[in-house]
Amino acid sequence: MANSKFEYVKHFEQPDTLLPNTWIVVRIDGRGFTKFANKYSFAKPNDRRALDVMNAAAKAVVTELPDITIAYGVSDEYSFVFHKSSTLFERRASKLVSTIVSTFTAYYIYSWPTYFPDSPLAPPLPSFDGRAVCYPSLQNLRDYMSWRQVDCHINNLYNTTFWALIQLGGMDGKEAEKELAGTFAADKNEILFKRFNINYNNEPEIYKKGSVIFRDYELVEPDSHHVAEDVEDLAQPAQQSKTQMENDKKKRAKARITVEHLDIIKDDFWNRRPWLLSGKP
Ligand code: DGT
Ligand code: MG
Ligand code: MG
Ligand code: MG
Ligand code: MG
Repeated sequence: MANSKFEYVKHFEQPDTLLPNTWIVVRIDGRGFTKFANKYSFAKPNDRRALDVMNAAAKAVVTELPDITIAYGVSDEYSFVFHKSSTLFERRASKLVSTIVSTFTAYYIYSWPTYFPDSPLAPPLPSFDGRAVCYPSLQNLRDYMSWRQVDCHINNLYNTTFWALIQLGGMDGKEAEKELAGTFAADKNEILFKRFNINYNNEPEIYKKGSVIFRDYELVEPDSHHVAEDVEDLAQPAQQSKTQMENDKKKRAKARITVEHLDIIKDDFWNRRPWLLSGKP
């Protein structure tokens, strides 16, 4: 086909390729979910059904994109990690982010009636924003994941105590806020236990730890040591043949995908699942 005189406009498109050999994290977050949660009367501080919808949507995203190594979700957000060797969509940021955001949103809306059978969605419908960030080292990636899980813990301990003071202690929002100003984690644990006989440790893991989604293979014994640096060395994309990469991709596509509520800050989780960081398979 001949070039038209209009075709020059193509050159206005800017490249947005993400730095090679870095871990790509795409984080999505619900738009205006404070309002959305009120509209559908989400239980406070945690609504199990709402988290189930998020997890169903995220699991679908991980299933459709085998280049995603692991995903972590809390509240109205989810982080999707692409292995540093991934070349999906030539690592174009806008293509990666927009695909994840739209796939996630589509499945969020598709999954909604399963968990909220009596509350059909009505406009304004839920939507999500997204961003991509590159982390150059494994330590940076682990620290990113730890940051999100620590955030989950801090917010959940605060929210659990805040809502206990209101729902069980008869306070209003202002009084509860004042009560918690300047308190440390130990103080909140004590308020929960002494005043409301709630042992925070016994709260559901999904609320305390958030949700981790990954492909499941056989666990590695905790004492067989996989040092982070070794794993990183193994993961050089240049060492893999094309057929090997195709085979690995097929294995990933067939693997069971699991949603769990585990500690991802300590080494143990990663040591027992070396495939998450090695990208093999
Ligand atoms: P944004 O992200 O700037 O558009 O604004 P929001 O309103 O989405 O704020 P964000 O993302 O910082 O905080 C998430 C909100 O979602 C927060 O107000 C609490 C609400 N939310 C998330 N999960 C639950 C839940 O299980 N129960 C209740 N009651 N609220 C929830
Ligand atoms: Mg936000
Ligand atoms: Mg939000
Ligand atoms: Mg949020
Ligand atoms: Mg097209």
